[in-house]
This record gives sequence, C-alpha cells and structure tokens, in this order.
Amino acid sequence: LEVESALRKAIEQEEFILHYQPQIETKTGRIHGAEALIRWESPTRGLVPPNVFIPLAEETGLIIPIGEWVIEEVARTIRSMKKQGLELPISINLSIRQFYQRDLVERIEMILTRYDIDPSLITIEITESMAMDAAKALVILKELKALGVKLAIDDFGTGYSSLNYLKQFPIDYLKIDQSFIFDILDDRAITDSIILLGHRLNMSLVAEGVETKAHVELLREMNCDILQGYYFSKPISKEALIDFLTSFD
Ligand code: G
Ligand code: G
Ligand code: MN
Ligand code: NA
Repeated sequence: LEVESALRKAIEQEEFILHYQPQIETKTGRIHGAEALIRWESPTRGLVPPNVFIPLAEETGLIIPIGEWVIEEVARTIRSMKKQGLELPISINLSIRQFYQRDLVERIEMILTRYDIDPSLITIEITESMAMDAAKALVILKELKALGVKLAIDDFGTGYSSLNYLKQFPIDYLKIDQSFIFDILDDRAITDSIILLGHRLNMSLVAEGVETKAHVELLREMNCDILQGYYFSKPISKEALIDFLTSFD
C-alpha cells in the first residue's frame, strides 16, 4: 500500500526515466534500433529497478498510466531525434495488463498521431507467457500490426509456448532470451534451433545478453540478425543514445 502511493506520486512527480539499449545489425555493424527500459529514480528509495516495481504496478493497475507515459516518452524521443535529423526505431515493453487493456491500440494510435510518428519506428515487445491465451492475443496482435507497428516476442524460449501460435502470430522479431546466449560457447543447440525456427517463419532474430566478442563472432556465424547486450552498450540515457548514434557511422 505504501509502495502504491509512492508509485502514484512517482507518476505525478515525473520520477520515471527511460534508458535506451542500442541494438546492432550483425551483418553491417550499424545500429538497428534501441530498446526503451524504464527506471524509477525515487528521491527516498534511490534507483528502483523495473523488475521490482513493474510487478507492483501490475498488481495495482498503475501499470496503465505508467505504460502510457512510456509510450508517450518514446514518442517524444523519436520526435526530438527527428528534429536533429536522426531516425531510430525504438522497442517498447508491454506488460500483460497493458496488453489486454481494452483500448490499447487506440491509445497507441492517438499518441503516434499526436507526435506525428511513423508507426513502423515503434516495436511492441510482449513475452510468450502474455500470449498464453493465443486466440485473444492474436486479435490484439493483428490490430497492432494493422496500425503499422512492429511486433517482437521477448525472452523467447523461457515461456510456455505452443509453436502452433507462433506460426499464426504476425511477429517481426524473436528475441532469444539471454540465458541461451550466455550458454552458446558451450552449447549452441537451443540458439541454433531458435534461429532456424524464426527464419523459417520469416522473422528476424535478436540475441539478448551479448557480452563478449566471442558471442558476437559465433552469433554472426549462426546468422543471428540483430545483437543487443553489454558488449555494445548498457542501457543509456536519451542524450547518451544520441551521442552513440552520431558517433557511430
Ligand atoms: O531494464 P532492466 O534491464 O532491468 O529490465 C528488467 C525487466 O523490466 C525486463 O524484463 C524488462 O522487460 C522490464 N521492463 C523494462 N522497462 C519496461 C517498461 O517500460 N514496461 C514494462 N512493462 N516492462 C519493462
Ligand atoms: O525486456 P527484457 O527482459 O529483455 O530486459 C532485458 C534485461 O537484460 C534488462 O534488465 C537489461 O538491462 C538486461 N541486459 C541487457 N543486456 C545485457 C547483457 O549483456 N548482460 C546482462 N547480464 N543483462 C543485460
Ligand atoms: Mn524486452
Ligand atoms: Na528479454
């Protein structure tokens, strides 16, 4: 309850910020996009990580206004980059309650219209477990796809997926969970199989948790399309992202 009122206050006092983690195209070494990751800078609690407060925000329903703030902040970032002549696709994590919110698609559309954002610059990330109710999820995913945003399945390989649903979903990116990437130097069987599966379903593969040069070299050999992880960059501020972009090519 105490946390709930603190979260409420955090929304009003604008204590949330977004950090962005760059994603790199394996073939060209160019920057493909960035994933937005929320942080709570609480004046009393210090920096609170999302895996602590997102579950609480889910329980209390506050994830709805927080999630809306995230989408709007990403839109502001894309717009301000555009003014500097920069264009970069950005991924947004949704939580389950937000995904099944009745007017999700309309709300996203409203924000994109208000900030004059090309929908294809937005990628929506959901996890496998959020799509357990495959029939319901399919309806929402199709609506999002019709809006023109891209879709990603996050933490792939860790949830309860039926491969049957995956085939039907209009997914653009499969993000291989970092636990598999940490293993690839010893055992690449799972990651190899996920890459093959994704490509057969016309999806692009994103590896998360890429930490070393050895990971990069092996993932290139394995035909993984996009790489994300500490080897390239931690999640960084908007300003640092813009520096990263302009110093990159
Ligand atoms: O940012 P970090 O690296 O600590 O992320 C931890 C977890 O929090 C990840 O699983 C990520 O998906 C989740 N997360 C980060 N930002 C957001 C957000 O804006 N919305 C939701 N729903 N989850 C987020
Ligand atoms: O949304 P998702 O569950 O994919 O969130 C990714 C999480 O992984 C975030 O907490 C992010 O800070 C973290 N992360 C990103 N790159 C790396 C990495 O290279 N190594 C490790 N250990 N964690 C990472
Ligand atoms: Mn993610
Ligand atoms: Na992930």
